[in-house]
Amino acid sequence: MDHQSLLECYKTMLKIRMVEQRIAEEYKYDEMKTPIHLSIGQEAIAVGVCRNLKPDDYLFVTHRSHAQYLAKGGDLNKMIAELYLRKTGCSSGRGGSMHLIDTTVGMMGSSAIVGGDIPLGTGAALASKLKGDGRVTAVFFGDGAVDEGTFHESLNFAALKKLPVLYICENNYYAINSTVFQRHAREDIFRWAESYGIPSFQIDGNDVLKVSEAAEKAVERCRRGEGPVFLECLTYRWKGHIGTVDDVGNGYRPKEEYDYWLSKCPIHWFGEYLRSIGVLTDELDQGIRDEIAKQIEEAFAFAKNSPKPSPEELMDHVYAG
Ligand SMILES: Cc1ncc(C[n+]2csc(CCOP(=O)(O)OP(=O)(O)O)c2C)c(N)n1
Ligand SMILES: [Mg+2]
Repeated sequence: MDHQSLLECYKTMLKIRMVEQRIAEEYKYDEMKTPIHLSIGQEAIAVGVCRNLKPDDYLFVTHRSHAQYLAKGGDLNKMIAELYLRKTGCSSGRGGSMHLIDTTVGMMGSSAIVGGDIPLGTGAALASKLKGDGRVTAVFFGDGAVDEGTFHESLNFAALKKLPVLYICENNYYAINSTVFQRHAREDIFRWAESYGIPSFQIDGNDVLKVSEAAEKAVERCRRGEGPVFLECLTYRWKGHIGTVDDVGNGYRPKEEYDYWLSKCPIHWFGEYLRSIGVLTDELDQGIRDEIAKQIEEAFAFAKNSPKPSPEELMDHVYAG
């Protein structure tokens, strides 16, 4: 990867982190009338995958999808406006955090139904194959989604029809408060996908370069028409499952486990690496942070100053015209 691309990865991960930290700060004022799920700690997966997608490639995501939207080139103003349920939001203020839609960047929608986006993305990939439009579909989901029947039905179908779909399982070890170890008889989720005849890999989801390398090969394979690929990306969420709560050390998550994963911060280590090869300096880092902070300031001002949908518009968009 050239220096410019390395810096782009760093900037995008940092932007996602800083945006979500700001969302967490603002959330307490109760002006964002939407449940939120933060990806702090998991930024490398969205960035490593989405940098290999074209703008018109399709993206299907879950309840935890701010990172993917921004990594796919989504508009920060429109995302924050959506969290404030404003008309200028990417889903016209009708979706909130868990239902981000922006077809201008291939973001076809996020589903709060665990496992719900897997058949939707598989269907989009089938449409691409039938139309021959050359698009690849990326479907993100958590380790909790592999417990759903939709996961198994979709993967079998995609393998059978050789669909151009990349499945990305963000294994953060938890579905709300249950660990994968409490839910699964075996620990290697990628082997489940392999059993359907899909090339499947388990990678360090906190290493943006490893994720990008795996995603690049996977997307190439999809584009060659050779069928789906499955990536299990190991990672960890820093915040509690929902909202801005911390659930560490109160019986839900062990402090030692949390500390271990904090020491594997995907942004810190990537920044250290970039410094060691002379791509990042303290001055450049500060400049990047200042620029992102400015964008965040603008986005929150844009959102808060945007109009809310009026009651008269309630039935708009309910049925196709
Ligand atoms: C079909 C369904 N069952 C249960 C829920 C409640 N629920 C919301 S998120 C979640 C856990 C999801 O865990 P995972 O897929 O690992 O994603 P993560 O939150 O870790 O990113 C559950 C059980 C739901 N939304 N949909
Ligand atoms: Mg999970």
